[in-house]
Amino acid sequence: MTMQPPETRALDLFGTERVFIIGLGRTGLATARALRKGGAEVHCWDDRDAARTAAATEGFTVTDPGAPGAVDGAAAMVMSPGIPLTHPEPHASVRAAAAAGVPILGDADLLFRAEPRARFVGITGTNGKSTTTALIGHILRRAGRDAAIGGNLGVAAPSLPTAEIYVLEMSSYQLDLTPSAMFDISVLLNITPDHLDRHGGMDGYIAAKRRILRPRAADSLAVIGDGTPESAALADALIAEGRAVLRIGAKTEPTATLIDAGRCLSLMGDHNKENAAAAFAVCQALGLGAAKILAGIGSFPGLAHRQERIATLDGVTFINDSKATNADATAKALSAFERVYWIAGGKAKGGGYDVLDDRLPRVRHAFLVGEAASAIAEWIAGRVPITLSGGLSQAVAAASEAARRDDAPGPVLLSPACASFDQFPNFEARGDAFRDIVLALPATERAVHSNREAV
Ligand code: UMA
Repeated sequence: MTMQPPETRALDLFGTERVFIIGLGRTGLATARALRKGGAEVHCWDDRDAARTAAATEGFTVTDPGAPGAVDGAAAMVMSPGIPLTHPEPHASVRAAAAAGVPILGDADLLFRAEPRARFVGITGTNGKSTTTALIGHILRRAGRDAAIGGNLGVAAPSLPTAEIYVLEMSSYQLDLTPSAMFDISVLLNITPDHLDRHGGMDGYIAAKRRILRPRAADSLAVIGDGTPESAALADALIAEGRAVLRIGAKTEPTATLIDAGRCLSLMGDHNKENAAAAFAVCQALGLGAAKILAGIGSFPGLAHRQERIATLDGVTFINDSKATNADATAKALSAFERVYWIAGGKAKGGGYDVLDDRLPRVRHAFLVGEAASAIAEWIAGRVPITLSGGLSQAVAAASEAARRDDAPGPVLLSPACASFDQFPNFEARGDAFRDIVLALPATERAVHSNREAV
């Protein structure tokens, strides 16, 4: 996935007043640059020395918000999503802002204020939100609509250009930082436990997710997935309030039938049908006809590292699902195939693998890598043939050979069910390594699937 932020826009929202930016990663830097260009007096802070030094080198004033009186009278404090707001405990800057009565905002809020005439689509959910966001963006752009796509999937809101429609993936962190209602169309795909430390438990997590459903206007539409009890309950509650709600699910008619018609290799598995159903509903609400939407679904190239089809070599397809860093995500990937040569392992996350039990009959052979290899081997011993491969290169080579010997080969699937940190800096590097190894394999017949959606 290539993510080239366009040249910084100017955000003129605070005149020449003082604004604090906390956290100087992707969000903080984009915000600081845009607000400075808009005329504000920008003060930056990050707990890392290196980040503060880099900001100072760019000419920003670095000010510790915890210093006595530092934030008094500031117009706003823009918080990066990763800064703890309430749990495990509020960041020092949060306490300082609260004590001085300075409003805390997120970067998406700034975009919303800067673009009052644009239409905003917000997508959240524990799983599937990046794919759904990218899919909506793809359908809209393919149909000639002026849509910008960003948010949690990698492009901070202030880095987005002016557009008719903003499609934003919103994490629970970002929703916590969004005090006002933003979305003309909001999508809540599902809710299962995640990020509980940050939200102080499941209730806090649901409350954050729920924020996406606040209507921007009387006719704002909520698209809600029926697949998890927590999201279904929120749909019931909104319907009881008289809100415009569209419930979606992998089996919801008539959408499911239509989605089948727009079948796409990058959207395999029931969970992706639900994502496609959500995208369908959103695009229809934005005025697109069914034919255009289905053409968009059918041509969606998929996102890198999420069931990404890399290549088919001598009849064997290689799939990169490096983003599957937990067993739940791998269960979804395994469900998408009848028989599969499975590469798994890495740094265990501690949640166990029992959720994969039902999927094991689909696995022809497991090739295990990294720190967790022996624990996974112990768990599947006697149920699936195992090779302890050590590293990714050995695993890909062995899986490729085994699959080619099969009369009806299933794909070779990297879906680790583990984090990457034992052998790689992050899941992206692991997926890129897989891709490089696959593309270097010898083959008589090869089809390389160009399959990366740019956002
Ligand atoms: N920092 C501090 N003190 C802290 C915590 C962080 O100073 O207590 C500083 C760090 O030193 C660092 C900066 O804050 O310099 C990082 O800020 P950040 O963690 O908010 O990260 P960004 O680079 O701004 O990226 C954020 C999202 N990151 C998180 O929510 C953790 C990115 O989502 C998102 O793509 C980006 O904004 C653009 O919108 C990533 C993510 O992991 C992919 N999201 C989580 C997820 O999907 O599960 C929610």
